[in-house]
Amino acid sequence: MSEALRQTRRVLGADAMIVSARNLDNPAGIVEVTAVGTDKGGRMRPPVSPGPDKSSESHDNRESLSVTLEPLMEEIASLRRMVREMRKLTDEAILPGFNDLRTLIIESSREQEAGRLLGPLYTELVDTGVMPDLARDLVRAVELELGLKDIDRRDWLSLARGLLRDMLSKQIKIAGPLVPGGPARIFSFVGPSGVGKTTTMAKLASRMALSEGLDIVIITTDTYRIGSVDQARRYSELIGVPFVVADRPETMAAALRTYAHVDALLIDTPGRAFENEEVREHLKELLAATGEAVETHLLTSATHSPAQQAAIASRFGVFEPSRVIVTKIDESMQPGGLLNIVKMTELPISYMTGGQRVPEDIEVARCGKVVSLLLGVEA
Ligand SMILES: Nc1nc2c(ncn2[C@@H]2O[C@H](COP(=O)(O)OP(=O)(O)OP(=O)(O)O)[C@@H](O)[C@H]2O)c(=O)[nH]1
Ligand SMILES: [Mg+2]
Repeated sequence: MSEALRQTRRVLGADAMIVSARNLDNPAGIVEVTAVGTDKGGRMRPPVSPGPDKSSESHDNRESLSVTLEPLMEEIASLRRMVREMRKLTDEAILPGFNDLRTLIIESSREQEAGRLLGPLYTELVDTGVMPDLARDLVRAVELELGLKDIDRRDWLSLARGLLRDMLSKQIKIAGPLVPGGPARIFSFVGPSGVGKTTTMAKLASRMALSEGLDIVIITTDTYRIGSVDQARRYSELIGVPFVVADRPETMAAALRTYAHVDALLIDTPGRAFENEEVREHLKELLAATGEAVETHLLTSATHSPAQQAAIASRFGVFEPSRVIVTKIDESMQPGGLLNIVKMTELPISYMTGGQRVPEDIEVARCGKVVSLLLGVEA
């Protein structure tokens, strides 16, 4: 048999297999084998008998084996077709989906990485008093601007800080100082109790009258809080300018007639207007009684929480303020909070106050100063 197998492989190749053998019962020990092999392309070759016997019996065997193998070969061919089709399906349908998923995973891990890198920036903003939502928006904007491609850069955080500084410098609007003789010569100061309306008005009145030599009048509409009228009167006496209490539309209109010639009229208002709608309505009537354009400055303290600032922006919206004055910068542990009111109202900042001294503790808002309060670096 080993000789038969050797001969078979010589004829049919190394892969040949003997599928049947018959002892021919002769003294020379010759056997008849039937074998299958593969051709060069790996296809099965029909079974052949390598031996010398070409009898009709062996021919019949070969024929019958060929008939037996035919379905098998067809099966193999159909399996091949199936594999080809499956591969096509994988290439056309599954692979693109898989690639999308892969991209998604890579992108989200990059975003997480970006979040990890920019986390300190977000924390810095929140620590300085910026509302979490606003801080998140700012950090996201920086992230977009930077582009995830730069994620590996070591100086990413300082790049991000620089970008944030630039972004804030563009976004924060600055109004500039009060300019009597501009579109308005009447300036009113509204805001909640104790925010610094009377003090800020006195600081400005003092600068206008004493430093700039302008002809001004102080008017108070706050007859609600005890001592309020006296406080405003005292300031006007110290500065040396006329003082009027206008608690009715008629007295306001009369004051305007009396002081028709002055450069500027500064109007103090009651803090009570924050919580009391009637007081707000009354104040509206008084301001309307001036018969002139009134430039209203909304005062908010840097010590106010975002929730307080939101309430202030909403309740004083009826006066249509066109400027924001941020007070008590000196007292605030979180001066970055001023960004909240600026964002909530979308109004430009006119002044910032940083102490109780009249008139020293006030300055015209500058973008660099505001940004430095937020980020701790002068822009
Ligand atoms: N630390 C600090 N204190 C300030 C500042 N501005 C005002 N104040 C003080 O805050 C207190 C209240 O100031 P007012 O000017 O009376 O506040 P107001 O808004 O007129 O208050 P009402 O009339 O009650 O509504 C006073 O003690 C002021 O000296 C500031 O920028 N920093
Ligand atoms: Mg006051």
